[in-house]
Amino acid sequence: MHTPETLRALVRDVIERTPVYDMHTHLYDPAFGELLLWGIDDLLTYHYLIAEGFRWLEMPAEKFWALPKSGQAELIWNALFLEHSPLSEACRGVLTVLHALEIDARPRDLPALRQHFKKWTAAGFTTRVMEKANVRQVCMTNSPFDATERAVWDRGFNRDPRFRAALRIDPLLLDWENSAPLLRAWGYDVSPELNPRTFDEVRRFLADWTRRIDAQYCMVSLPPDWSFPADGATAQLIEHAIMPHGREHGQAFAMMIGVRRGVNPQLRMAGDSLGPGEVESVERLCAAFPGNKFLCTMLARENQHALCVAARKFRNLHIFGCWWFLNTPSLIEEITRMRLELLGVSFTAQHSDARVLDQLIYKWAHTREVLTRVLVEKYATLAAASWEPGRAEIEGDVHDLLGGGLEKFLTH
Ligand code: FIX
Ligand code: ZN
Repeated sequence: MHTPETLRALVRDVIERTPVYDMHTHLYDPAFGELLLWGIDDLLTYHYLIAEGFRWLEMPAEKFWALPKSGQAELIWNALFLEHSPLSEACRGVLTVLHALEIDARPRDLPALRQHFKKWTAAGFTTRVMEKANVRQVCMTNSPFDATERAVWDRGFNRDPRFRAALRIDPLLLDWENSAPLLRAWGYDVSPELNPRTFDEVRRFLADWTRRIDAQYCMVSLPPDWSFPADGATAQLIEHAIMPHGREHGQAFAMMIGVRRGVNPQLRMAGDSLGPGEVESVERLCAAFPGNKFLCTMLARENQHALCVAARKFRNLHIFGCWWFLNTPSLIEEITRMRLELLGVSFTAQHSDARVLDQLIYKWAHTREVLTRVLVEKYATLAAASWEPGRAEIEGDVHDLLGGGLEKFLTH
């Protein structure tokens, strides 16, 4: 029989020891060189912190952007760590990282922090961070439309098996007008008007990149007003290219819905916002294409309940993560509790969305803390009804919640 203390200790231990498959990040295989961000200056210039820094900075945005990365980092450090307490989730994250790496931040000395990172190489640091974070694999975000990244694929390199790939296609689906000429330049016989020949050639493009990068899924981020079915190019391309491609290659289509890009363009990447999306469109897609698999996360808190209900209705839908503005302890707790109550463990509790390697440490440490709280509470309710969870059962559940369930969903 568990006491509340033994149950808590058991669940915490299992959650800490279970390695994660992080299904969505913006990290890169170290072979991508400069594209893989790490270290204190990259941590401080994370766009979450830039947005928070601008709450205090008085300088014009262009002046900030004209500074070198180290100058930007210093302004953020001063505004968010020295002049005020670093209480926000993104600020706290930097401190969790430093603490886990045994770097003493107490002297509040940025140049000294920089010195600490000098001892690592990208390859050595990757291993150290992944071990500390207990992450077994991460999925990158790989865009054929990104010239720098494309050049690396063109050159070829030895893949690090810890870094999986996802084929990211936002420009294809959201900006057909400008993507069609690019596809033509790359040798695909597409025309601006969407017709059967063009759909076939888009499928050939998707198939080529799927094979080339060994894509786990095809991904897109969508605005709140995305609708399906619809007349525009986005819905047409989904129906006539993405869906048949997904069936042919057994590849899931991952939708991240609810982002409003460039609400404040002066902030560049930090200037995106959110809005509630249409869960009904996700349901219609799942119903119209039962032979396809869908992954979905939504950015607005208001969508979370309906999205859980959608997943109850469609077994070809797997929901994942507490995305971006939802990745805070209080919202992860609310969303994870709701998902467990409606879906059991048939969802993926979190993805890190890390852009800086070091962030794997804090994003997963903070999520593990919340997941422990919620699962202890839930297993205690079972124990109260004389259903005592054993270690192996808890291990199976946590494995599923931390990426293992997604892997089964993708392969079955
Ligand atoms: O579209 C996405 O994949 C988003 O996650 C990013 O664009 C966003 O900037 C981000 O980093 C959120 O965490
Ligand atoms: Zn992302």
